[in-house]
Amino acid sequence: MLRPQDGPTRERRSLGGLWSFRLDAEGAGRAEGWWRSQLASAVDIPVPASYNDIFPDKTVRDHVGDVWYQTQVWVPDRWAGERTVLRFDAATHRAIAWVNDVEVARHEGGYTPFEADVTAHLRPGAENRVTVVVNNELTWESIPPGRVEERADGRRVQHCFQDFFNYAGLHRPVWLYTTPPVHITDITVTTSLQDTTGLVAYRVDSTAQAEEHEVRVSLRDASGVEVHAATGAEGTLRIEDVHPWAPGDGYLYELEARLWSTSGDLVDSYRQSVGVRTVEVRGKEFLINGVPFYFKGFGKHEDAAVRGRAHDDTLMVHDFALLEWTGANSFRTSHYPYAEEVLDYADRQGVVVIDETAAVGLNLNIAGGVFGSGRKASTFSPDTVGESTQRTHLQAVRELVERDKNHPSVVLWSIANEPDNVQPEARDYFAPLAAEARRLDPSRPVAYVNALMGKPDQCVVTDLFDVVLLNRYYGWYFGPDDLATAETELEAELRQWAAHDKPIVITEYGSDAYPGLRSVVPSPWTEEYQTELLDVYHRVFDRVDAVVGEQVWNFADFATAPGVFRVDGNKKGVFTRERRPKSAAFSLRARWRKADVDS
Ligand code: BDP
Repeated sequence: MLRPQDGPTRERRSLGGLWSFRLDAEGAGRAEGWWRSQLASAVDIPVPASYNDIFPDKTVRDHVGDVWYQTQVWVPDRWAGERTVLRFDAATHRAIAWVNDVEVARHEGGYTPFEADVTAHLRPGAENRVTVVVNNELTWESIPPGRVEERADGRRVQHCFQDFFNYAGLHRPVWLYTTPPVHITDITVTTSLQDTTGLVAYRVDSTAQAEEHEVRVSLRDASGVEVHAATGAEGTLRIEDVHPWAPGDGYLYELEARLWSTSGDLVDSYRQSVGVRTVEVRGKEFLINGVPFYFKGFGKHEDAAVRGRAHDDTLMVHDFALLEWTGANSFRTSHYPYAEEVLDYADRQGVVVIDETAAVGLNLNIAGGVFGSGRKASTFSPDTVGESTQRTHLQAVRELVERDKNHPSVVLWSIANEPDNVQPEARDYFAPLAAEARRLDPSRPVAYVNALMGKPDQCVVTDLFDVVLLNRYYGWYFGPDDLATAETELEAELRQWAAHDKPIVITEYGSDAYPGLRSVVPSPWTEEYQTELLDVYHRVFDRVDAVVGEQVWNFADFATAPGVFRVDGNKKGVFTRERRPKSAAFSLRARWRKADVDS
């Protein structure tokens, strides 16, 4: 699905701003048809934003069920005759949209876009009503899964198996945009390198009839000079003396695809940026452009005070500046696909991304993503994670790959975070998911993120994946306050994993640190303990050559469900939620920037 774009044949309009908003815990709106008229008893809400923290009201924060959004949009007369599309960059976790009285779109999954051709339902030269019902319930059929409890007093309470707040709403931009009736529907590029020549294989999909239209493509370098042009919906473009995309060097070409009618009229045009690079897993190495790559960085969250999970350019640019300041070269989109603006920016900044689906919490033996529940629960069963979860998960994998396939920054698909990988059924659950990711994109490796519960000899899915991604909490959840044991146990375990002859990236390690809590004798929750724990892990990583990356958990403190194990959220950030550095930020900077000097 191509993103909305302004150009010679297309125009877009953001529907951002204040919308009317109303909670609907009883689900009355669907029965009463609230989309048919102006939303009654509504308040103003900003879009994009999570709705949870906007009002000082626990009912809004902890709401479970439907919420309604509505806005009016003037459609210009000049749009008559164009194809008009309504697009949501995300609605968390599912939505139905209406234009005036007509349902136009339904979508499951909170972090990928959906759209509908609304040409037939819009009145050009008039105001049009756009209404959306967004539902935030997590169940065994959703990704991520969850469970809604009906309390005796009639309240419905959401239980999540994830360690981050269940923010919901219209988190990302909403667009109305036009395309010509005959138009380009998709572009796919894959790149390779032969010495100093870059090869860009492209495919342009469109609704055009081959006899009546012709596709022409032009590839330009960053200064706008054309380096190759071709005719045809598919082909390979050559770039002599290519400037590859590389970590730290986000060099981008631009591919313009044009659709011409046989009578010589420009029908449609779309511009796609292209970074020429290769990704390969060879033995225990992870290679970008044939060169061994070492991941330095963080697991992140889309999380901020007040606006919750909403995309925000200001915070994004600041976060990338802090990544550079620490010497990080990569991050993981834990635990869901991030806004496309973030991936565009990673492309341009040369920052490497591990791109993750929203499949977090598929493990009944980790309660809330944090502690072992003590019982041996069956994660995979007809009543828990079963066929319908897998169907939704498969769709989540497809939508992620289809959305992000052209980003050079994305080098690895992570199809789940910390699932149960020990129960024998895990194999049947994950094999089709890994296969689908590979079928859709043979050019990138596929992985899942392993939790400490599944040690090397117990894991039943390792061979389905290309890279071993490990989240480890020795010295924190396991053996807190004993970093000597942490060092020994971590090393012993990593050596076992190394025997699989696959590269290992540590995608989570760290400890909570309450900012400002200091001690000359480091103990859990102090900034010194966080720093010391990271140092211990780094010593081990440096001794095990299969380790090709370290991503600290987390870049910044973030909101979680309130509870006694979390002090105003998860405090494993190296930066606070306001992006102030803790002591560990300086020691990471020393390590990661020194590595730049040495290499
Ligand atoms: C891991 C989860 C992550 C949590 C982290 C923690 O992947 O989402 O936030 O633990 O407990 O299990 O801090």
